[in-house]
Amino acid sequence: MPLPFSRRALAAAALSAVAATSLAACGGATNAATNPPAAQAAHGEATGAEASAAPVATSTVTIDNFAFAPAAITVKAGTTVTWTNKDEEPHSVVSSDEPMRSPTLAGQNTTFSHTFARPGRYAYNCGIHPFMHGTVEVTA
Ligand SMILES: [Cu+2]
Repeated sequence: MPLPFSRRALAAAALSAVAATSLAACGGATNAATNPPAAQAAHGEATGAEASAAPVATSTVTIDNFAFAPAAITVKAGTTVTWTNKDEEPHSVVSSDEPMRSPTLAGQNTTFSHTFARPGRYAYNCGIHPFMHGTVEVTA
């Protein structure tokens, strides 16, 4: 007599050789173990200024797969930072901390450069995809 192939049916079948129906309730316990609560912690939204990784000392940022890489960089004052779009999608680089607004970087290998004259920490994002964040930390 064919039954639907549910997880409980499999567990019951495995146990049935030893003991019959009294152990079928064990199937519920194994399901709970496959759902770790840690998965929820990664869901929190980052708060712009609080970049998680240490900034990388570089003046070149790539835009790839809808993300700035590295997302956090550090440069000395007076450095020109260049962003290069590696996506086929258009992106841009805009900041309210620094008067910086790129044109739309449409097409692969389109670049945008900006010189950071003053020390500080500048958060920026993609004007088209506001979930794309980055920071430039400018040291004296
Ligand atoms: Cu974008």
